[in-house]
Amino acid sequence: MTIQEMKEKAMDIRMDVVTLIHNAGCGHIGGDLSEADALVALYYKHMNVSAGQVKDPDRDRFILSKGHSVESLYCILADKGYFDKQELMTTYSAYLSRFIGHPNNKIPGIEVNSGSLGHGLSVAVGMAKAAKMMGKDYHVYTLLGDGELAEGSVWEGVMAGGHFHLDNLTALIDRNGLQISGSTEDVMAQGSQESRWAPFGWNVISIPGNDMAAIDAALTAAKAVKGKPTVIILNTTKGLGVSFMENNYIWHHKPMNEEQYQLAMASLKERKVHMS
Ligand SMILES: Cc1ncc(C[n+]2csc(CCOP(=O)(O)OP(=O)(O)O)c2C)c(N)n1
Ligand SMILES: [Mg+2]
Repeated sequence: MTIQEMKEKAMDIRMDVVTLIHNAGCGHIGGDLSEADALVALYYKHMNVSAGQVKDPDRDRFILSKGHSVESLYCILADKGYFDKQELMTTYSAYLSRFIGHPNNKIPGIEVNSGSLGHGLSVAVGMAKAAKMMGKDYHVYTLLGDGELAEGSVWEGVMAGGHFHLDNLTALIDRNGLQISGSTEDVMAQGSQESRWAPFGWNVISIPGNDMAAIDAALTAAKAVKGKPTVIILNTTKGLGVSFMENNYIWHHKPMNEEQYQLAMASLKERKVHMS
């Protein structure tokens, strides 16, 4: 896919996400909208994965450590044919639906159960270490939230990734500056994530995280680095694409009324038109 096609795809995925969440009446919409570009770059270009190879030992792995933002991942997997899109759109979060509000590995394409923040990176470290031990050359990716970085367990994974020189591991951080109840700097100040990972032995890349060309270049660069894992800090906007949700923590998890839904769709359509 070209950069332009991936940009447009990310807007289409955002429209699916908004509709999915409106149908269900619940969902972590803000973080879905900030992460969509990175997930599109991974699933439509950079990762060696497909619906036909979910058990292939050589497939790349992706772990959504910020598991609450599962709706973007579901919409991408549906678009890529892992399961029926209609079933997802009509049953998400309903009683007895298999599509629950956080990732679970009974769904084709989902590697690891997540949602309790702070665990995905350590699981990714284990998978990357296993690849090294088995002589396999798959790559492991994980996406963390910036609020999630307040979990102490994340830093055990950071330490281990550097210690084992896991150059087959790329962590991405959705650095949208907000978490559930306000700004990350008010809840648990982080300062510069850019200066925190290198002392643990990581290669650090920091980019505008909703810029598809920058994401594409960063993922290519990360894979080329030898002897250490890479972290890509995606400086994103929470709620991106829906004007009244952007940079507003209130939209971390919140249903839309009918009027807000129509406004959200109109906002995304307008953004998509102005992209080409
Ligand atoms: C261990 C744990 N504590 C608390 C929560 C509740 N929780 C869900 S999302 C969230 C905020 C996460 O913020 P961030 O990681 O910045 O995600 P994003 O802004 O990308 O949505 C919290 C505290 C959780 N899921 N897991
Ligand atoms: Mg955040």
